[in-house]
Amino acid sequence: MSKQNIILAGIPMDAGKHRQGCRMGPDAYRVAGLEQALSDLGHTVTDIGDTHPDQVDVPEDAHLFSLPECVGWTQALSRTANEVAEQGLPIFMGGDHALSMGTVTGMAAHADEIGRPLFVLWLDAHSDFHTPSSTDSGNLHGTPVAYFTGQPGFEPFPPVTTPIPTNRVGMIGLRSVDPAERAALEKDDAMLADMRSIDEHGIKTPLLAFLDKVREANGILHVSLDVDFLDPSIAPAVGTTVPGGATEREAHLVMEFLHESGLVCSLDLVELNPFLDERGRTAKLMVDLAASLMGRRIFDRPTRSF
Ligand code: EXY
Ligand code: MN
Ligand code: MN
Ligand code: MN
Repeated sequence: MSKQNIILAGIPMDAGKHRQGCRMGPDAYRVAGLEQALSDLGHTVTDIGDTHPDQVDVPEDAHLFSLPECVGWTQALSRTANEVAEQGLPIFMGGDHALSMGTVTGMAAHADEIGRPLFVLWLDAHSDFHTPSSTDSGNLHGTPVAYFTGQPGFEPFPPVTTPIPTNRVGMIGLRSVDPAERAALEKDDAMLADMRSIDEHGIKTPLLAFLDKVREANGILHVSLDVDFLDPSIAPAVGTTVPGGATEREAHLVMEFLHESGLVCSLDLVELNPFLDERGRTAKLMVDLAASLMGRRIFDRPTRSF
């Protein structure tokens, strides 16, 4: 990946679940030095500030947690993502994972305009494949994949004009999937790499297989990195921790392979809750992972083989 024009967009979305705090995420990335870390790599970096939801009216009896705000965000974000994608490589600084309802649909519209299929790599402990009728928690941050793949039942959200076929979705890091999600996923053809398969085959195997699919389709790749993909011992600042997550080196290896693929068009950094952090260590790790994605290395090429 050559030097990029990187657009940082703050999305202080906190409405995708009950526990609050993700609204502080964009500023935590700023304080943790995301812009400097990327410009140190030679990229041109522009922080366009924070986006805000459109005003929308939804039925009074909407049972999902703070639905009006999420609908407003999705409308605004889909437009913003499509616009900034024309200027360079967007990094969406969340905010909770419901923001991907807007970022992925906006990137899909952009990919459609340039005539290339969009693929999505979901780095997460969760599959986020609930619909409003299947969710138990009512938290929309558990639904974005179902939304942008065009599953039914998301009114009054905007209709998804370019749904992502599930065979263009790859999930790595899974270790908390609800029965309704599992039943739906087993009927579909997304690439699913749970932590057991990673223990057996390594994180490289499913990742490189997925990247081959993207390359063969002349596709572009949106990466959605949820803090809870990482093991809570190294990334405690998230409300939905699940033990047994990716190690720091596994996460960096994923980012380094993604960089070398040259296929990445956009990135979500989601679910950071600075209220739960320990002196910014999780925010700093996410910044380091973004820097690895954008080309930070010890040596320009792998060191001489031993
Ligand atoms: N599956 C559970 C739910 O739907 O509430 C947990 C979802 C966690 C979602 C976080 C963003 O990854
Ligand atoms: Mn998630
Ligand atoms: Mn466009
Ligand atoms: Mn998650």
